[in-house]
Amino acid sequence: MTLTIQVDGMGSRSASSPLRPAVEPAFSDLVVVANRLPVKQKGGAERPVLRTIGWETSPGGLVGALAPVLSARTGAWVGWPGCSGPAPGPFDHEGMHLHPVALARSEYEAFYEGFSNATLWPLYHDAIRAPEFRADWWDAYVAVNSRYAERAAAVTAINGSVWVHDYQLQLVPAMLRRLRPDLRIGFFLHIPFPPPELFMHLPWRHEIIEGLLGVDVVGFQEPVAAQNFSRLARRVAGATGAAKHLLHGGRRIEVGAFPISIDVDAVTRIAGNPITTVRAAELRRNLGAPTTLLLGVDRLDYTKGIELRLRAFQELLRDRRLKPGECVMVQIAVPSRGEVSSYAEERERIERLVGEINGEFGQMGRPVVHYLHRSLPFPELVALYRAADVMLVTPLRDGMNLVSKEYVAARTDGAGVLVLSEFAGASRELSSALLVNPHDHEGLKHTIEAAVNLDPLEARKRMRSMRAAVRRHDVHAWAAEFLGALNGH
Ligand code: ADQ
Repeated sequence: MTLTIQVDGMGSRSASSPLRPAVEPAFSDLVVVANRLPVKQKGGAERPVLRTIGWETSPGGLVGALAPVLSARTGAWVGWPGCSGPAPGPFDHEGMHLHPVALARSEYEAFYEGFSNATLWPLYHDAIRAPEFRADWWDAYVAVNSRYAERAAAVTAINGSVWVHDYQLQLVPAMLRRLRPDLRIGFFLHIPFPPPELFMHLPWRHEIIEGLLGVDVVGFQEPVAAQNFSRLARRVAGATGAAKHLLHGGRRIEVGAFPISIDVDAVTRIAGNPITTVRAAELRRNLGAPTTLLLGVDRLDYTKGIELRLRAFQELLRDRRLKPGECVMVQIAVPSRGEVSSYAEERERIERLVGEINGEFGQMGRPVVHYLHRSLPFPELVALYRAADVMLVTPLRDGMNLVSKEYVAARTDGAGVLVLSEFAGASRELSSALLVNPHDHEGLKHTIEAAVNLDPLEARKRMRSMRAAVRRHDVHAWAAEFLGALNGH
């Protein structure tokens, strides 16, 4: 078989390269395609990407789970290197072939900030903010998706497998199938997939569904998301067959739930390190040795419910149901998508509220809410998990939420109370958490208060059951299940 494909850089670099049937060393039999490469530049993101002094592996469970699988199989990863402008050529990193995709600044704005994060993100999260529909953003989404598809087509071995990730790349499966009908193609969506009533608002609903139907296997975080997709595939694209085995274009498409998880062993190791115990005790002292330490850790995103959580804490202090000084809250907000206006507004609202609460209830040198707008090294995060009596995970909508699972995995001491939103995918597995509807303001206040006062024996019982759930199914099991489904297709 001889295939001719276009390898397209940023529009300016365009070349035609014939794919030969023989598997060349540069061809990989398993290729991951994701918005970002699994590495970041050493020495700060501001450096122009071509002058980087080196790359380091990005933190996170996804990379941790996929890197060993890829390096065992001469695997490759196609993604954006994290800096707009020309991209470096392919390079190897920790046993993986990395293939950078270049994005011009204007493409980054229209494809990433625009269509991905101001259209799809809010639409897929229950339209908590109004999605913006703009044809120029859509055009950029199509152009960038086709660049990722072309790159994947160029580097995958004959009959190889490609695993595409997330909402930024939903057109890649069908584009890739057109270029390389010999491949097995899987897609996993990390965020929720909306009910048809909402999805139907999208002017490009047909194209997105057809894009996803290019797969052999499509995976979602929750069964309800898989059902939403199957219903839409029938309605929008005329797919037939069973919900879990759709038929479309003469092919069978497997649709399923593959809930993602964390690297439990890695978290357990850090949590069990005596340095972590010492640091956790030090953190509590530095925070004024409160009776109860409440913690929130989120990307600064309006879906995470940070404002409602702070508001509930404020009112509990006002109602004297919690005592300032006895109860102290730490909120870590990781900087995220600051160029998108709804994110900048969310940040302003949160920071104003933190100021308001401390103005009302803080003492000199003793705030009641400690707020950090930055990323922390993972061991420091684990020390905070160990220091916190009550973990508040209250998103309005979340595909899974890994913070809740990390908190549970970190509590090797069996203590700690998790307050968890019913609208986080994690609530299915962590059903022994104190579950809450964050839209129900009084209910949220009541649940936070109940968490602070929970009987320690009851708390331990709940934590034991949640720890068993997290241990049963870690990120390695998740990757193995998805790839098993793809290989078995
Ligand atoms: P996110 O929305 O980013 O992920 P989440 O699942 O909670 O949300 O993952 C955040 C990750 O960032 C966690 O692993 C956490 O340790 C890390 N992190 C958080 N705060 C940090 C800090 N201050 N410093 C350093 N690291 C920090 C999307 C979806 C989720 C889905 C994941 C994975 O929105 O629903 O669970 O993908 O599929």
